Amino acid sequence: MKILHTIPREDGFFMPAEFEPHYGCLMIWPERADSWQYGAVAARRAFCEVAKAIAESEKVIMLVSFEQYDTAREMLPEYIRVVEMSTDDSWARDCGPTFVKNKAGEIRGIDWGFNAWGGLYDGLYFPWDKDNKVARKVCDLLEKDTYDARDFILEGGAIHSDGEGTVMVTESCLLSKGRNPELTKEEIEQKLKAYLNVEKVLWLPCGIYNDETNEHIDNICAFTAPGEVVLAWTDDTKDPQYEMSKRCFDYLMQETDAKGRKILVHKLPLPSPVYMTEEECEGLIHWDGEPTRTDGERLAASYVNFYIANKSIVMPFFGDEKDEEAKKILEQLFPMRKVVPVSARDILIGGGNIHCITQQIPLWK
Ligand code: KQY
Repeated sequence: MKILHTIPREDGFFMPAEFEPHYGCLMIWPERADSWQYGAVAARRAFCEVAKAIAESEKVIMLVSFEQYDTAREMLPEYIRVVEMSTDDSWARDCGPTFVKNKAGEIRGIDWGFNAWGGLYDGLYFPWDKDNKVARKVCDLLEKDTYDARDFILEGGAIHSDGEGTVMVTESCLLSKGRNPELTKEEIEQKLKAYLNVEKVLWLPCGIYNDETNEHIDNICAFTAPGEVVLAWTDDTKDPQYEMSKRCFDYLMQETDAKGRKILVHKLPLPSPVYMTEEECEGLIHWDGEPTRTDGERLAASYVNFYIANKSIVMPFFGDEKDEEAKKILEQLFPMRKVVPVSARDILIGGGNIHCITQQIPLWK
């Protein structure tokens, strides 16, 4: 594997959309006792369900610590590859490589800087040095060259690409003080354009209420096709999420993408607000003397945090009355894929959902 100091745009590499063909998917086994309640037992079951659903149509590689290797190997079917790697937590979307592709079908990784969603400013754990090496190690494992972009802090959950020259991000995340405070919005946009090789960056103002990632795009809005998105939506005007979703909707309605298309926005309902229970809080160990969650805390539950596999959409269910309605909408938007729900409360407690724990690896020639 070569470490590249050039820029994808100069080399003819660009970020494909998630709905384009995959070789497979990267995941990381849950273990941290301040992220995953009661020794991560229930979280592991949920991760297994996600991995098995994805593995029906693409390869799944599960990274796991030395200590958890035997458990993971026993709980996962043999067709899922289990590979030992040191990590700090389980967010493959955010610490894994972002893959770019060229016209010949070759792929390369981008190794962004990772600082646990905000470093010493408002990061979610310390240290994060093991996670910061995951992207590079994965590229080594897959024998793919990797761009050194470690001077720029970015997580995979903070970007969505349509594969046709447009990416979406949120201002709340990309402009947060814990990411790249020395860069202006214009400089950040130039960086995204150069590394993802796109012509247009859509800056949604915000994401999901109380999303501790500074409101990643992948919880509020996702491309379902070029020129088409799903946006997390509530009609409850008393919910603080209403104003947030409305601002995003209004922004998208007056924007066009890189190809000059108006953006077709499909509203995807949100579940009723989901809150941490006292029992769940008691199952988490404290980090640095502080609880990571508090009783009654609202979690950033959203159906938009789904993963697009080759032949399926793996989506979170919350045991909510909106589960089936959201599933039907995704079935209509992805008629060639089977929509597979996974009960995701135990993933949500960790601070993200199915999209956050997965990272697609595009198919290469
Ligand atoms: O991408 C994500 N949603 C990850 C959140 C990390 C939370 C750490 N507890």
